[in-house]
Amino acid sequence: MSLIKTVSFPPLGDDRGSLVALEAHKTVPFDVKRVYYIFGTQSGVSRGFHAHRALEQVAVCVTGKCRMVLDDGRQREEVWLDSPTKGLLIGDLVWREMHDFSPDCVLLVLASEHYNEADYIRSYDDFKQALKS
Ligand code: T46
Repeated sequence: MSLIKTVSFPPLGDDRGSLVALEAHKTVPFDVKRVYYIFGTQSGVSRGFHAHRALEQVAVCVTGKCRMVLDDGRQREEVWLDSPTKGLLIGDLVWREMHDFSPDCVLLVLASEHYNEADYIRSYDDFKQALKS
């Protein structure tokens, strides 16, 4: 089974342009407690390199693109987030890395929990250990 679970957000467009609505339990399969966005990532810089113990997220590049790598300890897969209508579902205990940000990239993330540094697993060895327990 693929680690990459994308969701298509229907564009609500008219002759003025496009609009995407993200709604909890409709386009986003959880209660959204937090929204953050990453922008201005410097050329050649990668981010992420961690997993979460208990966090669901949906990530979408509302402008620009980046390459998202997911790893569940058994397989490693990647996907380009390159459309404001293409979201990526990221569950818990999945290692994630973000690479190759375009200069205009704005990566918007909706999260099921408030920010909690204790939920992060920032070492790959600890991640492998957490998968065993
Ligand atoms: C994830 C990927 C996709 C906060 O104070 N509140 C927040 O809600 C977040 C997300 C971060 N921070 C602080 C923690 C760090 O001092 O902002 C700083 C940068 O966070 P971090 O290094 O974790 O950023 P990324 O880009 O490596 O990872 C982020 C999310 O943290 C993470 O949950 O899944 O984006």
